[in-house]
Amino acid sequence: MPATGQSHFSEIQSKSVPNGNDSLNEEQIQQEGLEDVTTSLISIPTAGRRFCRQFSEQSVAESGRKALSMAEVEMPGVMRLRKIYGPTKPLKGVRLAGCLHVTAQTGVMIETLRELGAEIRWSCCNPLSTQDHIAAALVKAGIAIFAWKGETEEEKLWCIDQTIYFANGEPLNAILDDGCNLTRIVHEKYLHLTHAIHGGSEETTAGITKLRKLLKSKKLSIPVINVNDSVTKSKFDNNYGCGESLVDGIKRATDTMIGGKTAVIIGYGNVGKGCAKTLSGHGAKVIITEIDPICALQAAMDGYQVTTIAEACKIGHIFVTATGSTELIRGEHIMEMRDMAILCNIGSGQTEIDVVWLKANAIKIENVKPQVDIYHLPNGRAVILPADGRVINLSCAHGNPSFVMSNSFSNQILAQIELFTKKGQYPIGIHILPADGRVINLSCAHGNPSFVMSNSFSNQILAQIELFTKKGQYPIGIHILPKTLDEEVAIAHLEYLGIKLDKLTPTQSAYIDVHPDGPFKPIYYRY
Ligand code: RBV
Repeated sequence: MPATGQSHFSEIQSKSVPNGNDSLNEEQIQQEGLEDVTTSLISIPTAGRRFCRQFSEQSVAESGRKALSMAEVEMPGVMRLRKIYGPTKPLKGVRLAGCLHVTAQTGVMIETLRELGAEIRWSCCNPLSTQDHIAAALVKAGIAIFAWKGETEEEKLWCIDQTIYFANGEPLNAILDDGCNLTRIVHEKYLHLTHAIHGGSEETTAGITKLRKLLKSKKLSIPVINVNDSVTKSKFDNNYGCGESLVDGIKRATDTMIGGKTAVIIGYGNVGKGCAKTLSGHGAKVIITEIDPICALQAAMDGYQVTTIAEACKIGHIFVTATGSTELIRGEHIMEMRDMAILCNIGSGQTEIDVVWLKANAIKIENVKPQVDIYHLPNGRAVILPADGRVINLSCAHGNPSFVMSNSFSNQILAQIELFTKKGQYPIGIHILPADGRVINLSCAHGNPSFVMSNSFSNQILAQIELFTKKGQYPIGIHILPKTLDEEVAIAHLEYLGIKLDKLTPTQSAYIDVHPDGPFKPIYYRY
């Protein structure tokens, strides 16, 4: 059996909801005298939209509360915001619907947002990432959480749906999202509510890609703050956080030895960089595949072999997709892999590894334990697939550690304060938090080797050509070369280092909305 399915809680009692509304809120919990019972809200989306509720042992919520207390200590940024803004309640009046992994770290953020005055309803952006003991502890604290580990896709959507209307019947007026899951549903199903939504904040790279597509097609109806691209988010959580939690996920899923293995990382963005560093720190030989010449060159300069997936698939023991794109590891690659290769995805979608192909082509699927399956292939070999191809660090382990998430979630909280207190000042679009750290490029003068200076001076030459051939088009001011030229410089240096670049397929190009010839990253991207 593939690793999806039931919550670990035992079977439950079905119960119709008194007011016919199929969501359960804090008021109902209190009315029904259940506030002191450890609960997790569980639904059966079919069966006449009846609500089911599970009562687990008191100890589950208690262990969740202990984990939350431990996380608080490791989240000084979020706790500081709780202390500073708790007394003035700047989020009073906010009905915040959130959709983000229900982990201990998210729990600390949720309780902080509540302390700042927001009313909250929450679902999980991934069917496998909810930590049930955290959900139970938050529910016990009176927070409306609609999430459990092992949701089906249908249940996940149902859970998100429960966060649209609040206890008093009023709809959400703010969104906190991860992967654009909730924002998409609001735009598709509740577009009439968007006029009263003062804004949303988005956590992750893949969500920003989806938002940019919405914006491009003129369908985005609310202002969104791009939390992912705050320096203190993408340069920390994505990099250091994923580096640590990837290894945690691989270990918990497979117990495999990393030292001595060949690890192939598909994508050398912030996440790929962190993954490469920790895997290599564990003694793995790391190979990178890339479609972006700048990231490819960075990987080579960091000491990694860079080649195509078509070549790397024959060599690797462990594969990690880290792109936010789609269909990176496909059937043709899987059939070339060594026996018992481990296929991990740390992107937030489920299509980076072609799981559909695996399911259709495996001659046998062997479940090893929850979230770990072995797919036996027609060629006599097999591959190990943790987390059904979903995000491994949050599905097989507990996600990024608290300390790094304190950075990300401080940005989330500040984004929510910014959007609410400056209501109307952010136009519809995708914004970056103001006053985030600026990347300062300290250039070096003497002594740099020719190869690296070849990059710099290629840029100088291109700059001179640009200024002269477009005379008058550059106003007085300081300009940056167009990204395409920057990429050209990188391309000019690849062959010398024997770097082979992958090419975006038409599907991938459409999926991430990037032309196969670049530019590959938005202008604000900081490599
Ligand atoms: N992420 N959250 C956790 N422990 O709560 N770990 C990772 C956690 C977030 C991270 O910010 C990333 O951008 C997102 O999950 C992908 O869904």
